[in-house]
Amino acid sequence: MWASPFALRAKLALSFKGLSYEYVEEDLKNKSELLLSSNPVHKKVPVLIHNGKPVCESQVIVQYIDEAFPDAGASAALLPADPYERAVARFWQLLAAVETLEGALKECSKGKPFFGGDAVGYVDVTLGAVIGFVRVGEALHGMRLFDASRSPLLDAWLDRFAALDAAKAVLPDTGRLAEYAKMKQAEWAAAATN
Ligand SMILES: N[C@@H](CCC(=O)N[C@@H](CS)C(=O)NCC(=O)O)C(=O)O
Repeated sequence: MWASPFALRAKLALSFKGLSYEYVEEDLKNKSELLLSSNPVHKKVPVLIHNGKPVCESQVIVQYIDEAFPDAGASAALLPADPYERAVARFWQLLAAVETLEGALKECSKGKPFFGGDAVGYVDVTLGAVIGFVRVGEALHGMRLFDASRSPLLDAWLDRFAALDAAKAVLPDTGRLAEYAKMKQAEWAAAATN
């Protein structure tokens, strides 16, 4: 679908990698058997078919291309080699997921406080793990990933989750994490000028 920003992600990744590919356009009002059988869960574009096997979800596709073709293209890898830097890059992808997560919270919680309903569940735990960095982003850059206007449910969820004893017991101290992030940034800056 030429106008799809999601499809564009896949095309951009292929393009930056200098890879040739067959581009098959979909009529989303009349989806092809190929699309339905390749992405039976979401029935959405883009789908990358490589060696006869489908890869779905634009961000998954971009990462797949990066990993499957590590040496392709003039530009460097899309994700950095260093695990910490990779984690940071993936963290920023979260921004794009906020809207989806807001919808998921509405759907999963059915009006209850957590993704898991009355109690914390799998998604709460998975997402709860990024709260530290969300707070660091706010402390250092004044950037609140979940804000009241863009994602009011998530915004309230974050404070609710972080206030739980079991969360408080293990969530890192924001000040300490912020110091760590600043130190890492300084290290990268120094490495870049060497
Ligand atoms: N989360 C998906 C979103 C893809 C998506 O929403 N694709 C739209 C086109 S922009 C689509 O295929 N819609 C068809 C439908 O919803 O039936 C991704 O990142 O790949």
